Amino acid sequence: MLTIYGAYRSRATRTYWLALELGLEFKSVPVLQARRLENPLAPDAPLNTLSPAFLAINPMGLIPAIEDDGLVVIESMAINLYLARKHGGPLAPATLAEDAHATMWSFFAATEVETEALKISSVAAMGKADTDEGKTQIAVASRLLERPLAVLDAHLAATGFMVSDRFTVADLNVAEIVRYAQSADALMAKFPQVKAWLESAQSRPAFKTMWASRSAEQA
Ligand SMILES: N[C@@H](CCC(=O)N[C@@H](CS)C(=O)NCC(=O)O)C(=O)O
Repeated sequence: MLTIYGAYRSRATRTYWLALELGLEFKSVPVLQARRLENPLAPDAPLNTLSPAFLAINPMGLIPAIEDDGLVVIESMAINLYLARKHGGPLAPATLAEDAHATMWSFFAATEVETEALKISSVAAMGKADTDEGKTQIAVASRLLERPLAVLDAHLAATGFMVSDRFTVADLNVAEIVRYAQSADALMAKFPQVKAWLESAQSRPAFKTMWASRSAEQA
């Protein structure tokens, strides 16, 4: 049995979305980010990233984490690649070359895109996108994202997907990271392949189911 530790308003969306794509039966254990709580260590605090019970699962105190028939895996990209490989089907890499590229693009997104993309989403989440300070932060992050997004755009122009010619775990992993920059309209407009590919990924029923759960979760 698969247990996903996470919150929908977190990087755990990646794993919830994938579990839905794969049609997996899973148990979701809500773990809130400690920063969302006034006193995360209070005896009556809900399970959170600083709770000793969760630190026993992930000593880094970060979500998502999974336990799959006794196997604990942390790090969202590793979790998703593991689940896809385990369950196979069209979302999984079918060859060693596809596996290399699924891993490569997942690392690419996590290391070359995520930090700056998160800056854009947090400016938007704080309602500062229209302030001078927010606009400057978005402009700086957008400039730093231009090269990796140009690389993705050129890559997507060939087949419309990250690996081979079908939607795989690599598309899901990369899409969930690029989503953090999606509100930067001027940036996205420069990369039409990325924009269209992201919107297409987000039109998938499993994404919509995940997104409905995310929207229902308290901000
Ligand atoms: N590299 C990790 C990062 C995980 C991470 O930073 N998760 C955030 C939520 S999106 C977290 O748990 N933060 C803990 C906190 O804010 O207390 C991964 O991809 O799984």
